[in-house]
Amino acid sequence: MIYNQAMECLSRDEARHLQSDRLRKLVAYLHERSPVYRAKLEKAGLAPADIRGVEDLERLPFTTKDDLRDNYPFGLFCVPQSEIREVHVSSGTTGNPTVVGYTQADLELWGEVVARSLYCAGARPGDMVQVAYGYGLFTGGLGLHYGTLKAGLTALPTSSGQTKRQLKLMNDFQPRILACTPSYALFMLDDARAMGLDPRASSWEVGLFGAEPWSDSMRSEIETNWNMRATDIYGLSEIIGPGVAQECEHKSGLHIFHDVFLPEVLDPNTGQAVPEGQWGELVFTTLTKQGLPLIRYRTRDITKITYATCACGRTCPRVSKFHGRTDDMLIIRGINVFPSQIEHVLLQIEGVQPHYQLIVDRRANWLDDLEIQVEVDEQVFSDEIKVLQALEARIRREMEAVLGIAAKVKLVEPRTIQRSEGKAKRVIDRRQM
Ligand code: DLL
Repeated sequence: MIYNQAMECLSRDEARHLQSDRLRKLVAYLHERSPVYRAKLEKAGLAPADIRGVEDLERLPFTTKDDLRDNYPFGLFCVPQSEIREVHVSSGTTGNPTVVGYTQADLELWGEVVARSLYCAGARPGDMVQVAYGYGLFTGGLGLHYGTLKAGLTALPTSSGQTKRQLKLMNDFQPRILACTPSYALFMLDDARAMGLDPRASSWEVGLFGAEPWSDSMRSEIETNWNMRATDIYGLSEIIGPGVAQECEHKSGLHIFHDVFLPEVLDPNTGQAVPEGQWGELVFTTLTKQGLPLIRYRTRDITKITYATCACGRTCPRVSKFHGRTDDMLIIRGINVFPSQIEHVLLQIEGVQPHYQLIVDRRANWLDDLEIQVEVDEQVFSDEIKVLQALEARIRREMEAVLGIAAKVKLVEPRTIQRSEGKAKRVIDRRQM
């Protein structure tokens, strides 16, 4: 079922016409309301009238995560704070976190695109949706929640965690839809079996899994073990949260809701468009947002795009499952981790050297492990084992407090971590994506 037939099935010409109209209005709106964008446009030598439509998109300047951080917390908002109804914050580096704000109309738009995503994944009127993404500053829980309400479905807002209760409610209430990170879907299997439940007999028939990269082999694990259809949902807080793109039952790419999010796929080094079907960085312009509209936002996510109509009838452009990011952000068990955060913690601790390596691995195809190997001082290294153990425990505690996930810490001898004259290779990611 298609939630918004008119918008999801626009012809290419109709879409282009609508996008052009909205883009012109967006540029005028930003020029009038945002000192940051006014300065950016002036620097690019552009007046609003220069932008006639999507054909002029590439003349517009980019926006990056740094623009958001530099204008922390509300410097990029285009309405007074009193008109902002909700604020979300995404985890980030040790610097300022990324803050996003929604007006009432933005919240309605968010509900709309997540409602489209739910139906695109295979929801039907009357369904109950178990929302097992975290509720709070993260956009996953509330985003899925608003979409469920907008779609006229029933929300079961279990949030993430408390797995046994989660599973008991699933068993008692029989929701047809599950929304959570793909790793959590797999994590829940063991608890289900320990509780004597047969996962293959669960009520979940359709899942909306996202917020982190996941492979097709992980998809088949979920589908086989839970006996359900696993679809991919994509989004990022800066653009709106979940609901930017979604797979349908054909699982042949994620449909981007093109009437409101205008995509480009660019060579991350040159900033030039890559031909359709080639890998590049996904960039978005939000066409109708009010609180925090963004022009040509560099997502750093790597994908490829096709404009061909899908077998489901939707004309929305589709992007392939995501393969990674251009920057160094790691997503471990759904949490964003930057190597720079780890470095920052290590540098505060006496007895360790600023030489470290991160090893990320995926156990049994689904559980991400982070190991931090750190070099210690000569002095500490020749100390008693008790001293080393205490140091290890301290690093582990501080890492967990800053990163929000547990990491294994391994202290290694001085000068054992490979040095580099160019960029240090801090991260060894052994996960097969
Ligand atoms: O993760 C929003 C979201 C919530 C999406 C629930 C889907 C479901 P952020 O915390 O701002 O927002 O993180 C955004 O997560 O730039 C991608 O790198 C990654 N990401 C999100 N969805 C997917 C996906 C939410 N389906 C960042 N596949 C993005 C791969 C994803 N990576």
